[in-house]
Amino acid sequence: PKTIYLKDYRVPDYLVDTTDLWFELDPKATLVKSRLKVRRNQAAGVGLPPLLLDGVELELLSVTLDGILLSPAGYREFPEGLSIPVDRAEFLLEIQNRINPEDNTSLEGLYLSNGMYCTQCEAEGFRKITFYPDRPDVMSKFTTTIVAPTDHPVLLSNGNEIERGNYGADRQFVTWEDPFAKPAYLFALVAGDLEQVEDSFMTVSGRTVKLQIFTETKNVGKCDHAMRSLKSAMRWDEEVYGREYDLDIFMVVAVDHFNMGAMENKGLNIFNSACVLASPETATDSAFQRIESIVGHEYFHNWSGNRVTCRDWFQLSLKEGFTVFRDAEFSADLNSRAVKRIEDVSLLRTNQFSEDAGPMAHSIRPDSYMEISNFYTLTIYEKGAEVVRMIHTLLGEKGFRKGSDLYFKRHDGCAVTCEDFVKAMEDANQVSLTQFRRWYSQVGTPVLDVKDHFDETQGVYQLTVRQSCPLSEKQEENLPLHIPFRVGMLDSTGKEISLNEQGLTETILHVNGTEQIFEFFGLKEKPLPSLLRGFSAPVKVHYSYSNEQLLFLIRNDTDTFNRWEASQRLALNSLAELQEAYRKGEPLQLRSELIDAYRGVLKDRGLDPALSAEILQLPSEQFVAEESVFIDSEATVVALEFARKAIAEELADEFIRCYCELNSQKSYSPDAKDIAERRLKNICLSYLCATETQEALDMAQNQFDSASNMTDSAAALTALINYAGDSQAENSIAQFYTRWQEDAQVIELWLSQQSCSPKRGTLKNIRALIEHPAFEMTNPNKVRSVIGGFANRNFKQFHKNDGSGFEFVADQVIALDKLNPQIAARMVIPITRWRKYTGAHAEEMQMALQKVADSHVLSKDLFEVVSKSLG
Ligand code: HT7
Ligand code: ZN
Repeated sequence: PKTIYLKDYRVPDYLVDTTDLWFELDPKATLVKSRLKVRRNQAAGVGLPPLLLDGVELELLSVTLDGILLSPAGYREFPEGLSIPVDRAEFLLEIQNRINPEDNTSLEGLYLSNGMYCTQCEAEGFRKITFYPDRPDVMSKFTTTIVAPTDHPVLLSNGNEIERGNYGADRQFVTWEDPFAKPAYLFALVAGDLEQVEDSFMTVSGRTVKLQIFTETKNVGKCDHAMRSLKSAMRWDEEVYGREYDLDIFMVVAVDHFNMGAMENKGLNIFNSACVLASPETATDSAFQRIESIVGHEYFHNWSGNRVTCRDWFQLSLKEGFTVFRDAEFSADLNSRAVKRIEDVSLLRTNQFSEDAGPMAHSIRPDSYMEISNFYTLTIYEKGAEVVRMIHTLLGEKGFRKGSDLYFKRHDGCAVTCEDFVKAMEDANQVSLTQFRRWYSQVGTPVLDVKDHFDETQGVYQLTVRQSCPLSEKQEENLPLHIPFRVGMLDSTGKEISLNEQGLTETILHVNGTEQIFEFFGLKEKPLPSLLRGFSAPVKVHYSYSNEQLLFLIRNDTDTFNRWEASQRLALNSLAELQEAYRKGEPLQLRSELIDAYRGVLKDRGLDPALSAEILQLPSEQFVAEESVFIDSEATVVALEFARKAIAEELADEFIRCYCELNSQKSYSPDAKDIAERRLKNICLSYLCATETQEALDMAQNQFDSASNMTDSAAALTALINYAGDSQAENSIAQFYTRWQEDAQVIELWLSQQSCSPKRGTLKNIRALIEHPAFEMTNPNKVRSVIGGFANRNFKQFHKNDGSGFEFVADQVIALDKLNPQIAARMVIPITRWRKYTGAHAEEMQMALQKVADSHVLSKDLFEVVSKSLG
């Protein structure tokens, strides 16, 4: 496969003013007719080069230019497109082709999901529908007519419905017109036998927008939360960004087979069912929260992505980083801000940091790719959002809003670049972000080494900050970045120290050199620094806190994020000691500071339960691994299991008390307070079960038998699967399946609970799971539950020393690649990180990867990941 470079970007040779599409739907032979008004792009130069259209897996039927049917000699068809010589600067091009939705298991282009037709065109799926200049800087006004048999009564596309009627005896048609010019990746079509839930929203200027959520009849009762979330998002975007919705209708469709979470097609968002459907009985609190945030995310794309779109796919973070930042703020405003931040930072540090140090490392604006689908990554999304957040920090709330207003005004209706975004922020605030721009092009996670010194006689405290960034193979040099470093300080009584005459207790240090000294005057004693408050930049901070200092920060820091951060650091130190003792064959003993910290949290009734729950969670194996230079998987697992059990035994009384206090029978609500209480309660249950005492397992069994919501039911089941004896666990698994087998989302959860179990999730069980009738290799959610759950979240079983976990994943990836290359390329990632492991373990991972490489002619998606990881 060919590598595509940002430096090779050229404006399109031809533009398409209007696109009229006609679909006659048929599972095996859908007819697609397109009529394009094409015009030479003056900005591209003089002369009339051939018109190049993208097209993949299409059966071409005819090409007509200004009404003249072209003979096959009048154009050239090649494997990925069509080249048409032209002799005029404006013309009408009509193309007919056929496609086969039923055999399309890649879930790109037009495909069938449980008998329902749907599309996924981002990034390059439209070329699987018809021949077209499939690039985001070609924006066109679309009109779409769908003809379908009457057993598919709901026919949807972008924009407004303008006509409908019968088509012959047994078919009907609907025509849609989208008044906004858009790139092909935002095109959508849906056809099926669907039911709808309807509501409306009055915009700030008084327009009424019809809101519709379409789903299979059995799921209509699961749309309320998504509808509520949609209305909250619409209001929030008006209030916080001044953005009003622009069409008279906004539709959402739930689809079972989907490669990602959802898709922001203009006026017709398509959602993975798991990201839209929820009821208290069937969805966990995290599912409720995920739905709110994804509904918000897709809605916010209407401005950050659709009205202002990307010039090319190297600019993907322009829309994704900005929109993730917007959805994170939306969730923070609606729920607990501190918990949202902790969750996002955990994800970033566990998974994005390892991506940034792995074989697929790239900057948030990559400069090359083979397959763009591989670049829908945590770096583009989450690190991209952190970069936008830093701009927000540097400009402040009001300055950022001035910048976003200017960005939307200046570029409305255009396809633009990350540079345009930064420029709008600069121009609106008359500041320079010249050095800051390096965040867009540099790879890797910067490190801040912090040292301090206190001059008692002068009362001067110095912080020396050195920044560095490990070089990736691709990067020749890393220049210093502009890093907003938020800090505060505590005195020995735990009070915040004023950092200036105005009594400010927190400041942002502008770290922009390789080494800088920041001085603070008039201090009476050496302060304890609270560094990188709120995680003000996506960096690693090295400062040697003692365990006593960490305990002090957990108890006294006013920055909630840093209280949690101190607890994580304390736990990591304790785990490192356990690993060391294990390697040396010494007896294991857990640090008393960690137990003291947890005891303090459990006893502090005034503490927000949301924060207590976060602090009480030990770092995951994956995070411990990411923090190590080389990973010793066995020692990691042993240390965590030992620590969990030791904490559970030491604090059993406190956990029981806390559990009983929170185990109320009140009716379910997905509000922040109730979610926090359930989370804390279920963390207590999980610790208690780690002791494997009968009393604890009885508590889990009682909760499992009597739970009235899925959060409690699933938490109890997880505890039983992980800690109960075989027959009790197996009975619960079977009982749960019998009850929920008809509910796809619950079954996805059930599959992942088993594949993630360190105890029962042995390879044998997982092999049985993929033969289970509930599993479907063509359904990405099921694949993510079983194979993804095993490889990403079952550290113990996946990393078994005999290498069987790696080989199993390799075999599944080989099978998947023939069905769905995008998903295959994602599932292989856990075995690509072999360079971080040592000895035989690394060799086994590498061998599994080589097995994939040697198995068949890999798809472009999988080839890129595998070859970069082996190379
Ligand atoms: N913008 C959407 C991206 C997306 C996607 C990309 C590749 C393959 C399938 C996909 N489905 C959706 C989702 C989003 O970020 O909002
Ligand atoms: Zn997005």
